[in-house]
Amino acid sequence: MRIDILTIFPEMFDALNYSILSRAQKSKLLEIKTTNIRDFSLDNNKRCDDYSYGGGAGMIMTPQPLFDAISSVKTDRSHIIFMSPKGKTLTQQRVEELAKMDKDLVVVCGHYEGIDERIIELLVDEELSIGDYVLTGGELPAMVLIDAVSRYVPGVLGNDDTTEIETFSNGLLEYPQYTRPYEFKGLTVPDILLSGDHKKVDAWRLEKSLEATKERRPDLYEKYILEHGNPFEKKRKK
Ligand code: 4FV
Repeated sequence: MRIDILTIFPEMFDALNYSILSRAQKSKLLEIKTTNIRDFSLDNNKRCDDYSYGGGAGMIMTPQPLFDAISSVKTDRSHIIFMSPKGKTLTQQRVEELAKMDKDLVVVCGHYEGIDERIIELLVDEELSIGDYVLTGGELPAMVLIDAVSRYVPGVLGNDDTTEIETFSNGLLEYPQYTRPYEFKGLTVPDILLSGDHKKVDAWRLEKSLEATKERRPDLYEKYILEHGNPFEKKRKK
């Protein structure tokens, strides 16, 4: 998968050159390229921001550098995403859809108070938010998006199964996980996990996922119960 990132801070994306994403890029499963919006500014001082029409605090990213920078990477295969608090909140479902799209992603990172609306009208296909809080720039949201989507590019994780049993993949929060040693600070691993009985282990894991989801995310729990029921809870008396 090809991912182009439009930003005025390309060096921030060195963070993607570690671990799984680094290996994926080296093995050409992922091609991630940053483009510095500032390089496209026709302003004498390479400015990319200006005051907001109508007044108000903060600066707005000007349309010319953004338009030319995005146009320099845009192809007929591009799906152009702008990271913004005004966007639809990113979900695991949307992450998987984006990973499966036969498109190249172009991720636009705003800065200052935001970008000129005409760029959204002219070029942006989708606005996405990573949550209801305001950050100083779109770079960290872009990294979150790229990290989450990259995990679903075939071969990137190396063991595709690991995307099957994880939080949100079955609509529930993940069960508790343990590794060696058996005892740590006086706490031991639940013996069911050492039983070798895969059916019992799977049942224990589902029960723990349901417990955690019911307690922490009743919204997800109700949705799951509607579709699957809860085999560990006695049928509610009518
Ligand atoms: C954001 C979010 C976010 C708003 C102004 C960048 C900042 C600044 N992006 N999810 N939450 N963006 O706060 O995606 O330009």
